[in-house]
Amino acid sequence: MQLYGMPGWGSAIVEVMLALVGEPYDFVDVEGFDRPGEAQDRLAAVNPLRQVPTLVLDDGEVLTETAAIALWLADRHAGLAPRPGTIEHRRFLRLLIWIVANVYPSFTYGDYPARWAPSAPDELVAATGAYRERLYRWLEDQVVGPYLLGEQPCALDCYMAVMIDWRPGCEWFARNAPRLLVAARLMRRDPKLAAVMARNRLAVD
Ligand SMILES: N[C@@H](CCC(=O)N[C@@H](CS)C(=O)NCC(=O)O)C(=O)O
Repeated sequence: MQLYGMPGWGSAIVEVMLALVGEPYDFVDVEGFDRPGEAQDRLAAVNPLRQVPTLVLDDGEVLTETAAIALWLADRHAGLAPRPGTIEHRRFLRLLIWIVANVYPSFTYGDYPARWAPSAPDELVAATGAYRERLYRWLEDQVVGPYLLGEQPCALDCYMAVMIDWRPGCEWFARNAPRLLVAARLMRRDPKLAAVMARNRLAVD
């Protein structure tokens, strides 16, 4: 399969998932896809929504949405989700959908404020930033430890392994959501992820 993405961006979340379960893939770097140009055209040719991650499967089908990709991979491999029927699996589903329905959109709007609020971009950045911090504070309370859902990592940890570098950033997590930071750093240290961490310039400490 081919993964269209950009180092350190949402495609890195899917790279972490793929590496964790050992699915081979080719990475198509579309750096600069969020402005008009060759990279954007290349991405739009397979995904008119022009977002990463975009996965083109071996049968030519296009799969987008990190949560859909996580669930699809979890159907094929152990290690990305708790066993169906368990309380942990229910919590997993809740938090997976919660992240993409709440945290991720705060970037969709906050990263491109002029697109959504051309007359008040700074206010939109401030509002989405404050909302995101509130969301992460809530998520911090859900962490079982050492990983998000307990002793085993799951796809939720793949998100946080990448997202701790996004706003509000590691220092904020250290002060306000330390258990999330610990879980994310633990995930980053998984030897199966070494190459993905390096290529996405995600520090392992
Ligand atoms: N709901 C999507 C969100 C993907 C997303 O927003 N990706 C960002 C990069 S991290 C993007 O492509 N932004 C460009 C844009 O929205 O125009 C998912 O979960 O995969």
